[in-house]
Amino acid sequence: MTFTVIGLAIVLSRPALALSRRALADTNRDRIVTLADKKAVQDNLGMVNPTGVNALADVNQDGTISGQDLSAVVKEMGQTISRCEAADITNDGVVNYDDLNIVGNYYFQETNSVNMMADLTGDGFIDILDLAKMGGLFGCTW
Ligand SMILES: [Ca+2]
Ligand SMILES: [Ca+2]
Ligand SMILES: [Ca+2]
Repeated sequence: MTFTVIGLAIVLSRPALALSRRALADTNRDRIVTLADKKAVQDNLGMVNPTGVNALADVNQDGTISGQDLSAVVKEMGQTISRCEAADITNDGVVNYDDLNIVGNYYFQETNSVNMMADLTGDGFIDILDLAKMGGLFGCTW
C-alpha cells in the first residue's frame, strides 16, 4: 500500500514535460541549432526570470540563463529538428491533444522560463501563431 501511494506521488510530481533537448536548444525555433542559438544564450548570460524572446535562451528552464544553457546548446550544435518534433511539446513522439492542451494552458501569455516550450514560433509570446504551427501536424510521429 505504501509503495502504491509513493508511486502515485512520483507520477503526480513529475516535472512539466517539454520539447526534446534538441528542440529546446533551438532557441530561435528555426529547426536547426546554430551559432545564432549560442549567441542568444551568450547575450543573456546571468539573466534571471527572463521573459519574451529572452526566455527561449533558458534552455533548461531553471529560471536563469547560465553556462548550463550554453553547454546545452553547444552539445546540440548542428542538429536539425523535424517539423513534427518541433511541435511535439510533450516530447512523447507524437503530436496530439496533449500538446495542444499545453499551448492552451499558456495561451496569450508572454513567454517565460516555465511556458517557453509552448512558444513554438519563438517570438516571445504564446498565441494563435503557435497553434497554427501545430496545424497540419496532428497525429504525426517522429
Ligand atoms: Ca537555465
Ligand atoms: Ca506530444
Ligand atoms: Ca509564439
